[in-house]
Amino acid sequence: MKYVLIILLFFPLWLNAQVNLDGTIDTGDKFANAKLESNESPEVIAKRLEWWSEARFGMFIHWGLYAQDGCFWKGKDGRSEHMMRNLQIPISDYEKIADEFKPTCFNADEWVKVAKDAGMKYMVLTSKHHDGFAMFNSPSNNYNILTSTPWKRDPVKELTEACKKQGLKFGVYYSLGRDWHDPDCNSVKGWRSNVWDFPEEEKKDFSKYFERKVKPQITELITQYHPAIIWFDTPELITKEESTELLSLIHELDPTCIVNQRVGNKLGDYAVREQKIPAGGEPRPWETCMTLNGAWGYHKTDNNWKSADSLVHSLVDIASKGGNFLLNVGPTGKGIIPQTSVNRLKEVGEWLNVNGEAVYGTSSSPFGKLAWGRCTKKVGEDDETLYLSVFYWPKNGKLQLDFPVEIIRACLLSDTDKELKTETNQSGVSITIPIQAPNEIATVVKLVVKPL
Ligand code: FHN
Repeated sequence: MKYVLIILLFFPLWLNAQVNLDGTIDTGDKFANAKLESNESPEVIAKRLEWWSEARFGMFIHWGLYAQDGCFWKGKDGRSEHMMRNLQIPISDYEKIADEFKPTCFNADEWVKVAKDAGMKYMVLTSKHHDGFAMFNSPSNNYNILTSTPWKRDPVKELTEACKKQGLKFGVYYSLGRDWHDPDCNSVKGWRSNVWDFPEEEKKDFSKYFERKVKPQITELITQYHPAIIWFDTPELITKEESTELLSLIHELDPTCIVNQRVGNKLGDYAVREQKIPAGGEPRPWETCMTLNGAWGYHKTDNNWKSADSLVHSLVDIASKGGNFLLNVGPTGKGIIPQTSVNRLKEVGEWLNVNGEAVYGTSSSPFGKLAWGRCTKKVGEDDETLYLSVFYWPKNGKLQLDFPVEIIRACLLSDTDKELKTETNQSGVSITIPIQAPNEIATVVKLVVKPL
């Protein structure tokens, strides 16, 4: 066991990576996708991810038929966007939800403004979740919002246009290996399949579903909307050949389209972490996706909302490890983003209005674990800038940095005209700061320093 631990500890060094004290691994371009295998060069992937790496913060939207009654069906609690599976609702019954789906309050410009006011730079909408219902105009499959609802509008089209107007990038989520409307979409041990309408799991042929539904719909999504990201989910039983074929199809149609790791089989441009933040970041581009309460889709009884403090701390923690934060909202069946979601996002946006420079376009911390908060970094021509996001404000008016750094200038990001006094001591540097924290959630101290 001891030898295994030693190997694990030194494994990144074997990768010629720099392991920092806080566990972040500076792998540089060469190992950006250490665990992802791609037939494209790291430079091509880095170029495709350029705007995405600057953006750092996006809005995830889980919206579909399950939202009609807040993930309830005939008075029964379906608990989440998995309602159809949780309640084993037959397709013939579930389809009836579409007959009444008419989100009269939906306003794409308003949704995009909520994201923009939150400081989010991109948006990813569920174009087809596990229930198999397409939230876009899908000529290849009538089970879609334009053909099968009385609403007869296309939210993917409207959000694409609204994002373009307001300067956000727009992407689509697509459930790849789970589709409870298709008789051939099987899953690992059948545990996430529709075995109530299609009980003979062993007779299902994923490749038929792949040819019949996945490839035509991915082609429609790209040629009709030109999304900046295709965010695949749950690849389940897709083969390496199919994942590779899908990536080729996408990049033949649009070489700039970013594809996440859940295209399957270790392919994709970046890694996904769900509901958690890796302790030491990831040795490649990565993104944490997270709910604001307990469910991805609108669950009308779930009021377990995260605080604005925790959301800002998560955003900064993720940025300090070189990752992106994709934070989810679940709009109602009428097309309304729940007010508590809007309120929380507004508070995050207010913090970013003042301190966004410490997040957007930054790279991971060069230091070990910091008891008082997190650090993000930008590299300049002749100097570097460190953004110290202080979550726990020292009571003695001194911020002690226990690492060697040559400070050229120190200030609060919220008051850059006023220089802060610094003095070198035995264990590093002490910065004289106000007794009261200027921002209760997190105050950013900006340090311009000699190259580290
Ligand atoms: O089962 C889905 C779930 O509903 C949700 O879409 C999340 C978002 O990343 N993905 C799957 C669970 O891993």
